[in-house]
Amino acid sequence: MKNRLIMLIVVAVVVGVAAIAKNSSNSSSDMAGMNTSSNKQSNSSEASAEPNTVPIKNIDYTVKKLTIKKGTTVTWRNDDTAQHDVIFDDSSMSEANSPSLLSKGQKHQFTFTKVGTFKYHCTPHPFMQAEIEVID
Ligand SMILES: [Cu+2]
Repeated sequence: MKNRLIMLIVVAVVVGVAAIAKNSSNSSSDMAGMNTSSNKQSNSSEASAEPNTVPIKNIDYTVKKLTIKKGTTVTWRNDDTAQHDVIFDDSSMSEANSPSLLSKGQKHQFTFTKVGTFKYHCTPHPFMQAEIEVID
C-alpha cells in the first residue's frame, strides 16, 4: 500500500515536470518569434513531405513560409487538439480565410491566383504567424 502511494507521487511529479518543460519550450519558441525567421525557413523544407500543405501542430503553423506558383491550392490541416484558424492580415485577402475555427483533423483550402506575399495568423493565438509567397 505504501509503495503504491510512493508510485503515485512519483508519477504525479513526473507528469508535473513534463508539463512545465512543455510550457517553457512553448513560451521560448513564442518569444523567439520574430528573430528566427531564418530557422523557420529551414523548417519549411523539412515539412515539405506533403506538398502545398501547412500542417498546424503544437500551436504553430509548421511551414512558416510556403512558396507556390500562381494557381496552386494550399491546404491547411489542424493536427492539434486546440482549434485554430487561418486569417489573412490584409483584408483584401479575406476570401482566403478559413470560414471558421478548424478542429482537429479539419482542413482549409484556398487557391491563390494573385502574385505576392500574403501573411496570415490565427485569431485565438495571434503569435501564430506565417506567410504564403505566390510567384508567377
Ligand atoms: Cu491557433
